[in-house]
Amino acid sequence: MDMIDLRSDTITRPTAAMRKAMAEADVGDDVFGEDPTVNRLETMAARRMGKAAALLVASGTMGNLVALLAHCGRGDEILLGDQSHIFFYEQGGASALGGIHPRTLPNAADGTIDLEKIAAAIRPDDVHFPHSRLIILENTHNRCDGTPLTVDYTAAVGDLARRHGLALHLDGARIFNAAAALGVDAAELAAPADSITFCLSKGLAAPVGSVLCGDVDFIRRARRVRKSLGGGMRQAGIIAAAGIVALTEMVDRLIEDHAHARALAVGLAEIPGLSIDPDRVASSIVYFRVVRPETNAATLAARLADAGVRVLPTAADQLRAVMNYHVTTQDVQLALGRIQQVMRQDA
Ligand code: TLP
Repeated sequence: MDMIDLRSDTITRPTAAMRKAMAEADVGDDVFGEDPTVNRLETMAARRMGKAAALLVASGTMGNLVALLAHCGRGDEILLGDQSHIFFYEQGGASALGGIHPRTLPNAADGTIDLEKIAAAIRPDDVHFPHSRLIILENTHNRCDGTPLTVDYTAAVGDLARRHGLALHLDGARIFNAAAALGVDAAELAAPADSITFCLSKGLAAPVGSVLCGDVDFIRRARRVRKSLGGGMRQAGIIAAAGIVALTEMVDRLIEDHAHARALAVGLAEIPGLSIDPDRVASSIVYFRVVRPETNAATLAARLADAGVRVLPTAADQLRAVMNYHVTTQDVQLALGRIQQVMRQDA
């Protein structure tokens, strides 16, 4: 039986075109700025995001951390959603390594943060308070059903940030999913932000890498921070080559993942013992709940893995499935059949 792996889009393996590009990549020492393939990827990425400059980093976590360290000094405050990846899943790296003070604000179900709550949280200049330095948004919002944030909302937060002299960072790990879901250009979603991180190794299927984009001065500072974190990667053109294929060949197919996510959600809604509102599924991510008191998410995930479907337990009663390059339309139906069977056995 073939395992259908829906735990994340991070499990994607490089395509044949990526492996070929990696094998043939022209490389140099990127710490000296001499890797032509890295330079090409960074130029392409900056252009795609509508920014002046870009920096290849090892991961989304590193991109966010480098951005926060480049924006903020020790004791500065960041305003971010209480469900954000940076707050939830990045080990508090900004605090641990940068002395940056997080101020969490409630994420609404759609991943937004209320504008008035952001405005009210910005500190006045007072000797008692830290300096508010940076607002952070996440698009698509992973823990909020993979919901895309709109251009209008992002622009409103950007305006608010500028009015108060703060910067705006976008964790755009899945910004191309957001762009595909909304039918807009990724650069429109990035325009209100001073910096954006996006990932090559999620839906775009590259093996390694994320890119941080911003203006020239910001990226110069970010490059220094990356080096201090041990992220100067020398002949990184091997990695960048796959990233270039990811950007040129893998963006337009993301709508397939979104259609699969919808189909999975509609099917899951029909299965007794599970709960999901398929209308909340707008991109590649599908969260659903198990509503039987005697079954928890971890146990169910283990049972499903035995039946050939891997999903991720994300809370006591909640599981996550993420569509990706390796999941076909047929796999979705196969997965639904296997899930249905397990739920029937457990009833
Ligand atoms: N998310 C992973 C896990 O860490 C949960 C996943 O499987 O979804 N921002 C967002 C919005 C992310 O979802 C992730 C990864 C990151 C940043 C970090 O990227 P990496 O894993 O490359 O450090």
